Amino acid sequence: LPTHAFGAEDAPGAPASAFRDQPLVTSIYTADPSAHVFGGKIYVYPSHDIPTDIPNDDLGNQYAMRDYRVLRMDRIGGKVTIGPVALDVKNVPWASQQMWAPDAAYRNGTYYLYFPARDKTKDKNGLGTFRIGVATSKSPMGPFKAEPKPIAGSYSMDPAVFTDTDGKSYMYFGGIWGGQLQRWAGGKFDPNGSDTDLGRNDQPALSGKVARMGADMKSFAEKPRDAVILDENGKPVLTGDHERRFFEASWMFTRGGKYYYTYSTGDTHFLNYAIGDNPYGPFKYTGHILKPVQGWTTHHSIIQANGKWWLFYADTQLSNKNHLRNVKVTELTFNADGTIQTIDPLQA
Ligand code: FUB
Repeated sequence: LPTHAFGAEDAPGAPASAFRDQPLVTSIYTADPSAHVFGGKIYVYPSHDIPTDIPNDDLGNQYAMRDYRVLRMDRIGGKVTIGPVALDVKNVPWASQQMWAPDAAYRNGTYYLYFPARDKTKDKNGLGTFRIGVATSKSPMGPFKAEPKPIAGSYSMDPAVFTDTDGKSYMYFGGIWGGQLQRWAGGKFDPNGSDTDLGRNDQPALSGKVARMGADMKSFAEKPRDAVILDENGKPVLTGDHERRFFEASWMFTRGGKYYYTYSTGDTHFLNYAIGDNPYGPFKYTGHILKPVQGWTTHHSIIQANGKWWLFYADTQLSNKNHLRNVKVTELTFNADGTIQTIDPLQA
């Protein structure tokens, strides 16, 4: 399989012994892992990070990814196979750049790859608007063929598709700052809007979005709704509450009849969870899943496999550069009351 070697510009990170877990693959850079069990095997749909000279900024321009590669393993801890290019931005008619965090789903013999990318419009920064696309394949490894247009009514980024026990599927999505969610606060896209948040610290935070998918898995069956996170008093978490408010990286799973809405807090670098009674929420903030990793971003997925629960996440161990990340996996432990034991990724 084609791979690319690490460039000479990549500085070494901390020693491997400093980390709780080790990278799943080392011949390519990967991040934002969305893991699924399809046909008894474990597939991971990550972002495929690439070297660039673009400096770090709040818009995430340094995350200049152009394609996707799928990882496959028979079991956690087993050999990891890196698939060939599953989808390239050059084959997505509406997209211009930044193939960010993807997810995948399966229905009726077809695999669906969901991905965000900037379209070909230009905002005040000369950059496109993030939309969410879908591509299909008969194989979980791809190659995937993109639909000619993004999903109607989609915007922002970080799609995560969850299928409930009744067969209904929902897409959770959105992200502030470079993910542009704040630019949609007025109901339509503001090309001149804020590059970070709305700056209203004492007001309810912007929420991630959730929409039920159409039966074709390529459309929304409804207008996206807010996935609201409530505090201990039943009030929405506020914009200024940076350790609890939603930033990006939605992921939903169910356990014991409860809906666990999980997400990243971005600039405070936590993975958090909030629990609800249904796929739409509201969700009550419950705690941290993962303390900050090495690197700026933190983005994950949670699945059950081989009879255990697993957290897939990423850090920058291999490169010590924010935009060159590596995917890892670690076991997740639940307490008897359904709460999650917080993981410290730097505690070996
Ligand atoms: O990988 C690019 C972006 O960084 C993702 O879409 C975010 O979740 C963050 O990990």
